[in-house]
Amino acid sequence: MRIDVVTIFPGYLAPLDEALVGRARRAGLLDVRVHDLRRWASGVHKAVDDAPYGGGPGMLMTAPVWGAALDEVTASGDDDAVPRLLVPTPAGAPLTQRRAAGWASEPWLVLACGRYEGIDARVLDDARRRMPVEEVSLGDYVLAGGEVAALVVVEAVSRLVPGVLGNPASAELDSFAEGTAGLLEAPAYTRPERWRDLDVPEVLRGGNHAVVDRWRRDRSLERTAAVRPDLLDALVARHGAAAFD
Ligand code: 6GU
Repeated sequence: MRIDVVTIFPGYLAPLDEALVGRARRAGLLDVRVHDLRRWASGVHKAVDDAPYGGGPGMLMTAPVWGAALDEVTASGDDDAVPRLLVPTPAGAPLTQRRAAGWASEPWLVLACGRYEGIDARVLDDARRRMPVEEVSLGDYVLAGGEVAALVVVEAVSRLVPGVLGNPASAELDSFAEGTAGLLEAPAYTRPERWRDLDVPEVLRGGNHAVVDRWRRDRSLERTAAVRPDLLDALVARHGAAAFD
């Protein structure tokens, strides 16, 4: 899978050399390319922003700069390959495991990171004439730019690309994946058995898998009810009381 990230802060994407994603890149499973948007800016100042029409605070990133960048990056694939363009913005649709899984089966993603108050709206209107475009948000709070969100998207997607995770079962058991049916994961323990007077729960040390499964399910329900009651509501809406069988 190929992923291009366009940003005015390429250094912000340095973590993509590390850990799971870094290893997947070196193994040839992911082709991640980070581009400095200023390459497509002109003039002595290489400006990428200007004041918004209609007034208001802050600056917007300009259409000519983003247009030139996206034209070149999206034309750099094989033959007539067309990428899916993802644009991190707090005005986007919420990132979900389902969306990440959908993107993980795409051959090519391009992430356009905005800064300041965002990107001239015509950039996406124009891009939509040639490729699928999605605006995506991490949640209901405001970051200073799209770079951290791009890191999140790349990591969430990459670990679902076949071969990237050593053990594919770890993805299936995650909270929000199909396996645990929309509940948060139970707490987990490893050796030592006793640490600072705290013991690993007895049931996990016995070998009874049915009892372990039941215990984990109860802890999942408890934790979900405490911190994400909305997930329990969604589960009941989908499956009714049978969700708790
Ligand atoms: Cl994707 N971008 C920015 N700038 N802020 C955010 C966000 C994205 N998601 C939540 N807040």
